[in-house]
Amino acid sequence: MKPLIGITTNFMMGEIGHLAGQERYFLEEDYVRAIEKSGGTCILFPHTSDVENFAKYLELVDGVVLSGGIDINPMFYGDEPLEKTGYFNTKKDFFDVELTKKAMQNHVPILGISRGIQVINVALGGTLYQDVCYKGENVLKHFQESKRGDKSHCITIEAGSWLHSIMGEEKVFVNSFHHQAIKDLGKGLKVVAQSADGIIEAVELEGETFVAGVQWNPECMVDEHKEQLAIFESFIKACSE
Ligand SMILES: [Mn+2]
Repeated sequence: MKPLIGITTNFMMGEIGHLAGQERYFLEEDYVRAIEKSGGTCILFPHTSDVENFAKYLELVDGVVLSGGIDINPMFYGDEPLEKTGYFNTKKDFFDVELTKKAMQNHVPILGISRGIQVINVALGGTLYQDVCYKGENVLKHFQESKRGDKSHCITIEAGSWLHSIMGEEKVFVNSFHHQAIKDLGKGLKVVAQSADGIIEAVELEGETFVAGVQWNPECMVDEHKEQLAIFESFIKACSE
């Protein structure tokens, strides 16, 4: 039977006409396509404040994808908001972080993508750069203005890591659509890829079958780059076991 993957949804506020002020859940279709292409099937997780529902969600699925999206309220990692922090939604943050903690307790495989790698880090007590410019000078452009599937900056992958065995190379070009990044690493996490400016681009949680995160968006690259599809195939395989 195909593994069932629960994907967290993004949030938007309707801005015009009769939809103004209406809160909506949504997800880019690339996530669903990438999972289906890798042999899985999906359901979406709307965020909720009802903690009892988190356990119910997790009972249903074989794995969780934490999808990309808006910023995380810095209060979740014990920080005050700086000038360059963007739009956040505290209810969604609470849901994503608590769901992730619960999924880890239950040993459910987790793939964090973009915002998702940051959620994994925060759930494990780590912190974020509220904007990559706060890391200092000479930081690369991490929010590309080209199309979603385009390669942007290079990453160096740790030899012998899970990501290395999946992607097969130590130097890979990835897309980049983030302005925040991991600062202090959460408990048990190991850095498995970095860009040339030292920004953390991939992590794994030691001792777990599959709790990992990538800072780029592989779901947008699966049609043209098989090493990106391999990330999802490896995740789906872990969810099948
Ligand atoms: Mn990047």
